[in-house]
Formats: sequence, C-alpha cells, structure tokens
Amino acid sequence: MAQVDFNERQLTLKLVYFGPPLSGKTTNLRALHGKVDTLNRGRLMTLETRDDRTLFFDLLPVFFRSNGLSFRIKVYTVPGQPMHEATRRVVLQGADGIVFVAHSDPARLDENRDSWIGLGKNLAELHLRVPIIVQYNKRDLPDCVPLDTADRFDLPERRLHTASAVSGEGVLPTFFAVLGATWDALEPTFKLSQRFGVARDDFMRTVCAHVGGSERDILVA
Ligand SMILES: Nc1nc2c(ncn2[C@@H]2O[C@H](COP(=O)(O)OP(=O)(O)OP(=O)(O)O)[C@@H](O)[C@H]2O)c(=O)[nH]1
Ligand SMILES: [Mg+2]
Repeated sequence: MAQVDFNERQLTLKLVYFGPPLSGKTTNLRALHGKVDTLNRGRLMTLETRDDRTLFFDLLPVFFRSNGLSFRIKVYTVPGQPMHEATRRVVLQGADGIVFVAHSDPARLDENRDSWIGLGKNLAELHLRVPIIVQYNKRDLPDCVPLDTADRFDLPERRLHTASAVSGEGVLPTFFAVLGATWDALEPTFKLSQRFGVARDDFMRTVCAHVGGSERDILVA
C-alpha cells in the first residue's frame, strides 16, 4: 500500500511490471531509466543471467520534490520464468499499480494467458485490488497480433497500450497510464489532492517534467 505521510508531505508509490518470460519488462525499465533526469533517479538495480533472464527483480527509484512535496516512485519488475513464482509474490506485495507486459508474438499468446492467470492468483492471495494497465510490447515484430482481436484479459472494454520497449516507444505513455490509474485508485481513501493540495493533473505534469516526457505522453496515456 502507498506510504502517505501528510506531516512530512511525502508520497511513496510502488509500481510493478509483471508478465510472461522475456516479454520486455526489464527493457521497459531500462528505457524509463534512460529517460528520467539523472537528478531524479536512483540507481537502476538489475539482477540478470547472461541471457537476459531476471533472477530476482529490477528496481528503479524515481524521486523528486515539488511545491514542498516529496514524491518517491519505486518501479519494480518481476522475473517471468515459471520457477520464480515465490519471488513474484514477494515483489507484488504492497504494489499500488501494475503494468502487465504481454507478448505481441502470436506464438506466445498462451504464455500471456498463463501469466495473467498467475497474476490473478497472486493478487487474490495477497488480497490486493490495484489498477492493471496492459501493454502489448514488441510491436516492431513482423506478424504482431492485431489489437482488435487481441486478448483483453477478462475486460472487453480494456484499453490496450502498445510499445516497442527496445526503442523506448510507448514506454512513457504506459508509465503515465499506470501512474494516473494508481492516483485515481488511492484518491478515495487518501484524499491526496485535497490533503497535499495538488491536483491530479498537476501531479502528472510534474512527474512528466521530471522523467523527460512531453504533455503528449500524458495525453496518449
Ligand atoms: N524486438 C523487440 N525485442 C524486445 C523488445 N523489448 C524487449 N525485447 C527483447 O526481448 C528480450 C527479453 O527482454 P527483457 O526485458 O529482458 O524481458 P523480461 O520480461 O524482463 O524477461 P524475464 O526477466 O526473464 O521475465 C531481450 O532480448 C530484449 O532485447 C521490443 O520491443 N522489441
Ligand atoms: Mg526481466
């Protein structure tokens, strides 16, 4: 759950990138790291084998101060390989928002499903109800699954985000989508706008300025 300290005027959020093996979760984080102003980011921590498999998790801390408020956003990825189930649950604990990074390769759609089911089980066990943004990554591949027939993961009206994380395309709009959805989900409980004196759109614009985004990235989110 978000850490909200009204006395210290500090908000800490935890976002988790979840999804099947090799869908591009770590690549999303690397692209995000490349975009965030060096003043506003901590070290990108990754632990991988030589063939790009995440062993434990990746973490990118993003932090900044604005109008006397201190924001910390901790962005994690889980390891996608089936054997790391226990690790995924640990990383998901306390998440405020989730990005589900799906494959666009038609040959790997079953892996998307398996991972989605795994996510549902973990969230149920952890009693977590948090917003989930779906990103179809690797749109640069030939023969991508068309969006109009793509799996919408149990929600026919679900908005699907697209990315080609290797080139950084789509990475920021996905990030702003999960950030906005997370703010919206926390607002009824914490009354963030009122108690921090920051409107949602100002919060989004401030983050945008600190992660090297443009207004367009928020709007298309
Ligand atoms: N063509 C293409 N390749 C990509 C894209 N994003 C990631 N990749 C490649 O896919 C492979 C896996 O990417 P990772 O980011 O390590 O995948 P992951 O989801 O973190 O994998 P696990 O940690 O094992 O779950 C790497 O070789 C990436 O370069 C993309 O948008 N397009
Ligand atoms: Mg990884």
